[in-house]
Amino acid sequence: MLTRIDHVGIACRDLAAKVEFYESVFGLTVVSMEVNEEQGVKEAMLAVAQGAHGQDVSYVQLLEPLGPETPVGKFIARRGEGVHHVGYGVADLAASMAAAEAAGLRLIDARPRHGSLGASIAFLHPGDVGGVLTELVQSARATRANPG
Ligand code: MC0
Repeated sequence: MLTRIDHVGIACRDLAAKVEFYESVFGLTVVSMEVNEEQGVKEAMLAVAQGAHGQDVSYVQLLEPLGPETPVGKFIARRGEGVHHVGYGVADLAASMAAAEAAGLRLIDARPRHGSLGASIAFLHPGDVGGVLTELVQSARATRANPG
């Protein structure tokens, strides 16, 4: 079901400062900055490596909460800054959601939502994935290859 690691989502208090850190220390490049009101975040995607064989790139996704009552705001209040979730590439989000549900995992999202860089996304509950908030990501490229 999972084809690749699309991104690692990292919760931070100050997006601009964290972007500067990842650029200057690790030499990463910001490819997009977005505000996602539905998810309650301001976020930056930084490309890590060019995927082999024309596959999608992998990203570090830096997430600053839009407020204390958002998922990332609550996460930082409880645990501090750090890894918030792992996003995995899938070829067919609807089929992957159905397979996850059939395996007994709770879907946080009953239907696909809008993610970074034009992706369609759905979250699986961390309580069913060993404490890891897990995101299924059908990238815009995957959607072009598999328009459904
Ligand atoms: C909360 N918990 C987590 C967690 N957030 N465990 C692992 N990783 C996380 N990120 C745990 C808490 O420690 C707690 O465990 C339990 O879940 C309930 O926590 P809560 O603070 O009361 O939070 P809830 O229940 O209101 O919500 C948790 C839940 C929520 C995961 C359902 O955060 C959610 O719906 N997340 C999905 C959406 C999201 O995270 N959006 C932001 C990224 P205990 O054991 O103490 O009960 S948006 C994004 O990333 C987009 C832009 C993209 O990728 O394109």
